[in-house]
Amino acid sequence: MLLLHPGRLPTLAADFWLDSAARFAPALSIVAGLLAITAVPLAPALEKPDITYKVFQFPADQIPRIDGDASDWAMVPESYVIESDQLKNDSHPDQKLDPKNLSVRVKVGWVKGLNRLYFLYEADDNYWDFAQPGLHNDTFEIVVDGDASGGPLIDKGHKEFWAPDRVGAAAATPDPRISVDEAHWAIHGVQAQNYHIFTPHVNKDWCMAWSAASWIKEFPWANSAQKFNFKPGESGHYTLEFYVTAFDYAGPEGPQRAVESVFAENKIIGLAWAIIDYDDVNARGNNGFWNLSPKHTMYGNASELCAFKLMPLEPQFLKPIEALWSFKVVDMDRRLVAFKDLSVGKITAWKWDFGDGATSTEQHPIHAYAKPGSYVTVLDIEGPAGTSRRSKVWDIQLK
Ligand SMILES: [Ca+2]
Ligand SMILES: [Ca+2]
Ligand SMILES: [Ca+2]
Repeated sequence: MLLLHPGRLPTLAADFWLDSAARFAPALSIVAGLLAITAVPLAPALEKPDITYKVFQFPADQIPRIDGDASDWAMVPESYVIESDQLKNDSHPDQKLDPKNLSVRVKVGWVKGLNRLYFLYEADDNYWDFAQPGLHNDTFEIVVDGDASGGPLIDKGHKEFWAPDRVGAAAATPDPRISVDEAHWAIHGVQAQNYHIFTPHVNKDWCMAWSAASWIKEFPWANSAQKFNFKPGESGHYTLEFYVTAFDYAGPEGPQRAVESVFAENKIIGLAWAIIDYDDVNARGNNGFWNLSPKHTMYGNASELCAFKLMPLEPQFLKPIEALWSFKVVDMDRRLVAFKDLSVGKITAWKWDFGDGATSTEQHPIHAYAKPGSYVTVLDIEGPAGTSRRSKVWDIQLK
């Protein structure tokens, strides 16, 4: 996209943290100039339409332990690994990443039932820059949009995100009755979350949650552990293990009113990251902003993230045949219960024993119980791989 190609905004990337006031002036004038030539409507879609990155599903009994030891990630197949070749330098778009300067490998995982993203971040850098207490620190920046809703996650003080071509004319003018400070609490990081993770972090928190809701970086919503053996200014290998929770709403008041994103198999979420490589503690800016998204401004606009799919379990973690089921009381007055088969494997026959003397050979039966009570209900299945049974004791409770 010519209009807002990161290459048009080189000073924006380099100077952001150190001179935020100067940041927007050149960008706005460039954008305004291009707008005068061509007004291109931007589609609210994720970037890299031809690539869907994969999020590995850990079995519930093999959730990674957040201890900095990467061995519990060995089960993740290579097809899940996202390496340096997927990154582009926003500061110098034509530059190729020299592996002697920086090299990274990222694995992303999830666990069915938890609305968390687990990460293993492994990097080699020629100069680890982490002596300062502020933002001048080698950084792994991630942006998570757990429901892929897209849209700005940055407050209206960042006017480049609220330009008409980006969010529509109606949203372009912040309401003058609402202060920028007030809007910050309502917008920044609330519907998608940006974490600046300090790699490594020494004498500082593991990250800055760049959000009105800074509590999201605390346990149990997040957790991290790192392993390294180098001093500031040295080269070396770095390992970081962490998880974060995805939120559709994360407000400044704290977790009590927060709404987690709901993760499910095959769901697409929005996610991207950038490695901000500092290689000189005395330099004012960074010397590389290596971005997974082709759009520099993904840091504040969830519509510019990449698509990641929450994958099903890999076949080697599934039993060849296993009986599983759930139920719903459809109508308590009639004691009407709908049963849903969730079994794994190839199945040729189902037999349900509802616990009241009645049975069924349907896959997903509906049964009306005659009397109130608590029942032991059993599903038996069979297939080429054998048989399996699953009972539930007194889960079916009817009045
Ligand atoms: Ca571990
Ligand atoms: Ca470097
Ligand atoms: Ca560095």
